[in-house]
Amino acid sequence: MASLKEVLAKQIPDNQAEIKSLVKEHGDKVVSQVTIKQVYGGMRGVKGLVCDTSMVDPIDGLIIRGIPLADLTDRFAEEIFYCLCTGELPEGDDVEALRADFASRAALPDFVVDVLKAMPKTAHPMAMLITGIAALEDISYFRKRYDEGMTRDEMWEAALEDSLTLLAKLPALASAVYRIKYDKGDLIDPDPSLNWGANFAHMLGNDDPDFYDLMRLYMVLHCDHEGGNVSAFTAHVVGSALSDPYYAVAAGLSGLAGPLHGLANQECLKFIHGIVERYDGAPTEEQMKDYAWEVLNSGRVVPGYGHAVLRATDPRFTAFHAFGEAHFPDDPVFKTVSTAFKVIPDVLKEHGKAANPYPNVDAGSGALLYYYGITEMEFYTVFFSVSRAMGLLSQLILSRAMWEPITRPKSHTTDWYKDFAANE
Ligand code: HAX
Repeated sequence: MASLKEVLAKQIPDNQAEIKSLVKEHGDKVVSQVTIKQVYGGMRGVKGLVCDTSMVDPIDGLIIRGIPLADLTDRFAEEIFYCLCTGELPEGDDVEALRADFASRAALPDFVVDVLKAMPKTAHPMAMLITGIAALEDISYFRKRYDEGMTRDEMWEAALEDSLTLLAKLPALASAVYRIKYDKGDLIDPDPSLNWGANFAHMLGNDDPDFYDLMRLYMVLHCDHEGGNVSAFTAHVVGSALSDPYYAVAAGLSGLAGPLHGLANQECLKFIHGIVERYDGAPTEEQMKDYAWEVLNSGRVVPGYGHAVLRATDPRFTAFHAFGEAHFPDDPVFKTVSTAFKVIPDVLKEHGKAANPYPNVDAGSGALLYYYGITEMEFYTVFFSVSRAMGLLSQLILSRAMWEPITRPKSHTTDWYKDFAANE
């Protein structure tokens, strides 16, 4: 049996040597040219980042360490985190060891609960989650070790230590946000016998075995999405200043709280509910088409459809859809998601703007949560956050291991670009 730390300690020196020699031998090779359109267009397509945990293929979607996500949907989140960090799926007792480690760190300090309780009733659950993470920064091992003078070589270990603690506590923190914000009664203690996803379900207050399984799947599907998306990029930049993982994750998740990124799942279920309300149940395909056009003609986007990188149906949507089909195909909300899937790609193609007319992960996840009684849509991005923290943190551990320097691209004024364009 090898712990995550032992496996990383074995791999890191070789990886460092590999990068050193790549940069030494090929450091001056050009990987990307940048156009003015890209400068003003969110840097789309500019190659300028490293992410070894996962990559997103425009057609196949998320690939974790060489394994397509579709081949990982039966796994536990603990296995995925191990794989994101090391490139290997855990074997034998490894996953039990990681689960036990999470269980030993899972409890939430009282001061964090006090902070959450002090927030106004109107606070958004994402603001509460991020505030809770910032409050937890008080226990950062990375910051303590930095203050003690840790060397560059020791930083990944401190980042790993904080990552394990933060990941272990996130289900308890997120559940506390849920139970406090929505007056669900006393907080529920973690159950060390449960896997990380099921424990989250348990602390939320729902012990239905199917909901446990949905949480397992949900935590797996949202874990990572390479390095250039808003939350990963933000966490990367903040971490590059050697801000500790609590700061970096709080910053990254602030980006996830945006409606064009993680908040889309909240928007998406609102969209689906709007349709169910309008037609008093699941719509016909024709009604769905009319509704989608109404949204587009009013200048809004259809939430849950389109993607900056993907150009096919998101395999995460496919996995969620299969879960709904298996458990409650006739539920009107789920049926509406299915009808949207049949109709909206053609509507978006006809509309002619979206580069990708197919559903992304957010198109279906909310309907499944709703079915199991999580009707508070504002809370949905918190689920996404707990899972995505695995990606942000595994990327941070590797960034510190690879001695990545502070991120600092160059900006220019619009006048500079105008002069540049005129003189080219
Ligand atoms: N409905 C209507 N129009 C859309 C659209 C949609 N679902 N998706 C893209 N478009 C439009 C864009 O608004 C853009 O219009 P303008 O030229 O008028 O600005 C045009 O199509 C080209 O955009 P694009 O190149 O296809 O898409 P981007 O890379 O710029 O943006 C987005 C990708 C995901 C932000 C976009 O598709 C969108 O807004 N989708 C709806 C919101 C959503 O589902 N977000 C979640 C994405 C997944 C995620 O990150 N989850 O966390």
